[in-house]
Amino acid sequence: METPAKKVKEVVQAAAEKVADVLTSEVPGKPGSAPAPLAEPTTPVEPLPPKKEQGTPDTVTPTGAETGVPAVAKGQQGAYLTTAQGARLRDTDHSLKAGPRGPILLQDHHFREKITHFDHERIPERVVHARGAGAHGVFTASGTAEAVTRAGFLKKGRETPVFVRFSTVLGSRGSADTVRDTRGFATKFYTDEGTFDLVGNNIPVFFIQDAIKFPDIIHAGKPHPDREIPQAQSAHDTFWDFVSLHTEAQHHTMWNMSDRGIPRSYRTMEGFGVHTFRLVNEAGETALAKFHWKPKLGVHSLDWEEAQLLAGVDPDFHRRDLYDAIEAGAFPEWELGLQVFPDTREETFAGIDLLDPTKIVPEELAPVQTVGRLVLNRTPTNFFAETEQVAFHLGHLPPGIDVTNDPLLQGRLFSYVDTQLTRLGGPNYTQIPVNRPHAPVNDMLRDGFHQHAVHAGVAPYRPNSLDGGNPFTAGDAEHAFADVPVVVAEAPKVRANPASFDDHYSQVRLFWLSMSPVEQEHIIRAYTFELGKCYEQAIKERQLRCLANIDPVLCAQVAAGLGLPAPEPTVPLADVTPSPALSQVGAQWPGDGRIVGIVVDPDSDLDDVGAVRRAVFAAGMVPLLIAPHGGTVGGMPVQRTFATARSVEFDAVLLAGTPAPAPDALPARDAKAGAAGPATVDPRVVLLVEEAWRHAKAIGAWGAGATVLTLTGVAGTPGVVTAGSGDAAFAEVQQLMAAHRVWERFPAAVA
Ligand code: HDE
Repeated sequence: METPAKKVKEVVQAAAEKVADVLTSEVPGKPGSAPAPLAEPTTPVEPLPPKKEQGTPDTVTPTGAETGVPAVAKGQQGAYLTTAQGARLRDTDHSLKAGPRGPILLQDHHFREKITHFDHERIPERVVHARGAGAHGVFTASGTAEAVTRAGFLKKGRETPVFVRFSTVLGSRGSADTVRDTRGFATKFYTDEGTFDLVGNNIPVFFIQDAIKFPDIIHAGKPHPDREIPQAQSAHDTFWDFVSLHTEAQHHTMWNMSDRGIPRSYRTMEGFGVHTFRLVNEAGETALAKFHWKPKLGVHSLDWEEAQLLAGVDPDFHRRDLYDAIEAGAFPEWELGLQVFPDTREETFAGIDLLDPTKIVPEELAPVQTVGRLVLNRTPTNFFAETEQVAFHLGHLPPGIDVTNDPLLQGRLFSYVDTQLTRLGGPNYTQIPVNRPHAPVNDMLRDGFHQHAVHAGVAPYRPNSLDGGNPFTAGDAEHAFADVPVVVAEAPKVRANPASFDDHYSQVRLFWLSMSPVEQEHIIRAYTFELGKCYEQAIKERQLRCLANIDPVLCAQVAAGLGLPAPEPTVPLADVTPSPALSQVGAQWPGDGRIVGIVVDPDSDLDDVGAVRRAVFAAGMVPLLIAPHGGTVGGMPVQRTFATARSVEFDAVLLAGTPAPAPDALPARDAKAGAAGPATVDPRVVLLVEEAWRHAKAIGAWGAGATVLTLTGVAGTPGVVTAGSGDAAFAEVQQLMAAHRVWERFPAAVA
């Protein structure tokens, strides 16, 4: 029998074979699976297949049995439009009226079906993490976790299908991707011992230590309830009011103010399970552990100005990046890692309370050990069916992984099922295709709204004799889930935290001191910006008091920006050892799926441009040609014109010419054409180069392109190269891109 994992493997192999093809020929982003003809098609055809990079949830029944139906979307069948009941229709453009000018007749069942369904197309968005993007993939275990957990999907070589949903936290479904915020990183492993959901974030700590505070932090971060502004951001009074009073939030807040708050891509984010989990191995021995996702491409962020521009130029930047990368064959990849700690009665490690979700364990103290690899290789076929309806829950645990008493985790165990009842309209959301387990399901849950399973038998209760006693409970031999019989200390029933939860500053200082000078500059800039957007001076002053307890330099710099005095610390500054693993700067990474803009003009050597384009594809990146007008140049498609291009879409810019102002270089036609610069160069190209330079991106030129560099004054500065040919220029630029940005361009005042 073909197992789901085998199917996934086949998809991966087939996709891998196509990669070479795709990379040399196509720029990702085409909307349909076939090109659109100019004339409206009139010959009936069957529904077109999904695009080649698209996948669907595996075709299993509501109880997890394989159906054998091909894994392509079968949402529609046949060439003809039908009602929801399958009756073919003659007309869907006119309602049934009493004469051409008459009122609509109540008997128009097609009109009513169409409009009624439309009226109910929306479901409530998630109260948090409303905006997200998902992808299918496969997880392959390396076997290194076998010593600590008996979870079958972590056994050597085991392949498990997964669905991952990335998200922002604060914004509504239609908000911009690039806002400063925490990102969700939720993974559904369809294991054959039951589904495992690892519902994590890209930040390893959380704002609060107890789940009962979740409504408070979210109400504070969401738009103000009276005016419903600002959307999807923390730069406002209610957020800073709360975090400056509720100081356990300071650690998470610092991460948000760092570059981690504005990721370059979902593909360049780390992921963290945040809480400590309890693992159980075959021998019944337990260990405590934290989950980490490590991206193959490294951890990279946007520049703040870039993030802001992108929110307008391409609010879908992160989702587009995810889908385009998969379409181009640059499959996003992460290693799953574990930090493992002895399961002691104190539940601490190196003096750090493992139940406190505002604390990390630095990797230098407990290395992250790789236990498997995640590859995302298929985009969803339908956003609503898959990404919107996917329902994660921390209680979806396979045998071998159990929870701890982290009070945040405990509260989440309640919340995730509860929230789906409203969002997905009832208790049977686990039967929606993307939520269906791949393990056989034999529960005694029955009936309810949207029941898709046709349960047989008469005895959904235990014990029974009428259904032969089925279902039976399982033991160790049958790999039953076992709750670890942890001893609960004898203690009074209280609403209180352990005293170890009271340290709110030492790890914030540790994070700050672990940053490189350029990263510290960004943090200062972020705090200054966010507090600068607050209205109330008292809130700014109160947050400055918190910063004083973290670091005097940070506090003084932000205070100066706000025009306020820097207060003295109220607690002794912690003596901490920095953790270099927290910094994002200083290594070299692969450039899969990154975007290279190539500026051409009518005089460019198009053979050379063609060669560069091929070299960019061959490097696993995506070349976009930027020309004075749309259409083609030298037979190559133009993806951006000077009017539609903006620097923030590109990771690097190559110049194959010095274009004179195009006919539409008029501020009245294109606001960007108002950019100041030499009169001989199209002002949009000047702006492109200036912005790319300001955002520390590599810039390369050859031939006449070098003139732009001189005229814009960037020639000879770090990360700006000129070469004799396009290939040579790209080779240098590619090397620069490996460091992510040309960091030397950012002057660091606090160094
Ligand atoms: Fe969530 N969280 N959360 N959260 N969370 C939800 O569940 C909640 C927390 C996270 O892509 C909701 O299905 C409480 C930490 C992600 O569908 C809701 C608390 C972490 C996602 C909920 C937390 C997360 C959610 C909203 C405090 C990182 C998106 C919709 C104890 C480890 C999942 C839903 C997706 C979503 C509750 C804190 C991650 C309301 C009560 C800590 C990635 O149930």
